[in-house]
Amino acid sequence: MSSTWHILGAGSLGSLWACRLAQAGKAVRLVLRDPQRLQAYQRAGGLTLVHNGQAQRHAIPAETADASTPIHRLLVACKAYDAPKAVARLAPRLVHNAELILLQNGLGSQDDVANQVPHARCVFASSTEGAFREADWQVNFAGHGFNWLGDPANPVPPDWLDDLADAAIPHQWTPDILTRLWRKLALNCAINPLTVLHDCRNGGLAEHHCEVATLCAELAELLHCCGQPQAAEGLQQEVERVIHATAANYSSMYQDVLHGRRTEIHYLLGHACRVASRHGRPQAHLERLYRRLVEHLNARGLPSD
Ligand code: NAD
Ligand code: KPL
Repeated sequence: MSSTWHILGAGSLGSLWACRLAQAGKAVRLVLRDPQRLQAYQRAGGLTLVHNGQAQRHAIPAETADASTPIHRLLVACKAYDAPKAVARLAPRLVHNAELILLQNGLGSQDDVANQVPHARCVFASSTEGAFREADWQVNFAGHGFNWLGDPANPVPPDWLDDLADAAIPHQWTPDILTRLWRKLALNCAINPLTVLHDCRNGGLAEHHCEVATLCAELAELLHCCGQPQAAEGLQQEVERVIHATAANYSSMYQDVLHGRRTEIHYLLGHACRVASRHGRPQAHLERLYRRLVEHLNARGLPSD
């Protein structure tokens, strides 16, 4: 019998996964932050998924972390800076060998989460799906993107991948999930901070070709240093391709700063700089970019951790 999908964090990506799994007839329960959020959710009567202009409401059951039922499978869909604490609160409810799926972008939070739950299996995900919230309990989905899943400690695929297939969640199991996560981190480090500092769309970076190229060279060196040479292959070409292909878009970090939301900088550029220093190879331009971004965020009253 398939276990219930407990979903921690009913934000954009958590709601998207919850609605698709529920639509496919899977057992899903949302774990909400506190009784006030639970009441607000119950008043709304469920989560609404908007896709291709069609809105569909799903009355998915919800609870707070204080509920007592055991958890076998947990999709962690909080931001990277919230995930370890949120999981720690649920740790007493996780059965031995529970499985966690970690949807966080960047790197660093996955290990922090795994340290909270040493008896659970942590599957890492790297998602290129795009979802955003227009209102509370309502998520809009563009309908494209992909999810790579893998467990750096155990290459055996879990049996719940069938649930994802049934729910039409595009995915593939990979033994190289860390390579995928590092590659995305490098792309995000080369593009997102510069869009914030130059106050431009992704396409605006075409005018900062040399700066982008210098960062890509340092990121490639870092990837080689930390045993991820594959993630370094053709990095600059891909960064330029993404800049061109998403020229009209504002990066996710740009949008976070614009709306006064905390960014995940600590798990992106911050992680890259920490790992480079740990290897005794600090990268001057990445360090400088990090300092400029931290100053920029602090000047706007936004945290940089
Ligand atoms: P989000 O801010 O929309 O959702 C996070 C949710 O977690 C919020 O509803 C928040 O209230 C909830 N939360 C935080 N702490 C909690 C707690 N203790 N208990 C219960 N709920 C708690 O974030 P998102 O955009 O869905 O992103 C989640 C992760 O997925 C991020 O790391 C992000 O980078 C990554 N990601 C997002 C997208 C996307 O399109 N949104 C795409 C790829 C990757
Ligand atoms: O993932 C992105 C983001 O905005 O976070 C892209 C489009 C690749 C830019 O880094």
